[in-house]
Amino acid sequence: MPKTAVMVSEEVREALDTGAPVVALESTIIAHGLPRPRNLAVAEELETLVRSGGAVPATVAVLDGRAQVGLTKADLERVAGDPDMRKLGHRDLAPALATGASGATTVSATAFLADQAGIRVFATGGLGGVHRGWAETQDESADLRLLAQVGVTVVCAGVKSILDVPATLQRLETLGVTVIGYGTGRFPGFYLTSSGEPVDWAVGSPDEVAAVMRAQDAVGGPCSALIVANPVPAEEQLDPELHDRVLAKSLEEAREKGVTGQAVTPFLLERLMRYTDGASLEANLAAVRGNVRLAALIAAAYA
Ligand code: PSU
Ligand code: MN
Repeated sequence: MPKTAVMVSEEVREALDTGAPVVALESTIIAHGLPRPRNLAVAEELETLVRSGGAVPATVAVLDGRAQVGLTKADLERVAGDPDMRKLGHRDLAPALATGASGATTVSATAFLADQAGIRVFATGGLGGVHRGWAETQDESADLRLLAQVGVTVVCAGVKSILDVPATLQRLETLGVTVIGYGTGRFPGFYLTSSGEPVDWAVGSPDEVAAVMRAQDAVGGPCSALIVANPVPAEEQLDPELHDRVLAKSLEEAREKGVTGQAVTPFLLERLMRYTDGASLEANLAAVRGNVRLAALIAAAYA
C-alpha cells in the first residue's frame, strides 16, 4: 500500500506544509504503559506540553484500520479507554490496516509513521531494547532495528531499565544508530537518572541537537535515527535501591509465569508500579514530561 494509507490530521498537515515544528507522540505508553484512567489525563497533558513548547503534537495510533498521525480528543479518549486496543509494532501495521483493527503504536510503528508523514522529532518515555536473558529468549524490541532505518530524532530517557542496557547500547552501535546524551555523559536509566553506562557524545542545548540533525542532513547517505538520551531529573528519579529490589522480584515473577513476547514489557512496568506503590509511575511520568518538553524545543530549533 502506498504512503496514502497514512492519514495526517489537518492541523499537523498545515504545520508540516508551513515548516512549523511538530512532535510525534506514541500511543502504546498510553494504552499499555500507564494505568486507566490516569492515562487519558497524561495523553492530554503531553499534547499540552508540546503546544507550550511552541510545537504541534501528533499522537499516532491505528483506528479502525486507519493509520492516524494527529488525533482528536475523541480519538485520544478511545486509545486511553478501550481495553481492546492492540499493541502494534511496525510489523503489525499492514495486517491492522487490512483487517480494520485498532491499536496503539509502539516506538517502532510510531517512528515509522512519523517518518512517512514527514515529521522529524518524536518523544517517548524509554525505548524498547535487548531484554535480560536474551541468550535464551532472543527477545529484542523491534524498536532498535526500525530506528536504524528512519531519520527521526527520538527524545527518550534512554531505554527501559527492565532491559539489558549494555547489550542494548551495543546493539545500537552495531545498527549504526547515533546516541547522544543530553547534558550528560552517562546513558540515562529510564526511571533512574543514570544507567551507569557511558555515552560517547553529549550536547547541552536544543540548538546543539538541531545542529547534529542538520549535520545528519548534510552528510547524507542512508538514514538512521538520532537518539537524544535525556535523563529524568535526579530529584524525580526512583530510589535506585528500591528499583533494583523490585525489578529483581518482577523479573523473577515474569519468568515463573512464563510471560513472553509483547506482554513482557507491559507486565514488568505494571509490576514495578505495584511493588513501588506507584513511585515508578511518577518517575516514568517525570521522564516522559521532560522528554516531551525537550522534543518541542528541539523541533522549534530545527524548524
Ligand atoms: N515508554 C514508556 N512506556 C511504554 C513504552 C515506552 O514510558 O510503555 C512502550 C513503547 O511503545 C515501546 C514499547 O516501543 O514500550 C516496547 O515494547 P517491546 O519491548 O514489546 O518492543
Ligand atoms: Mn519483545
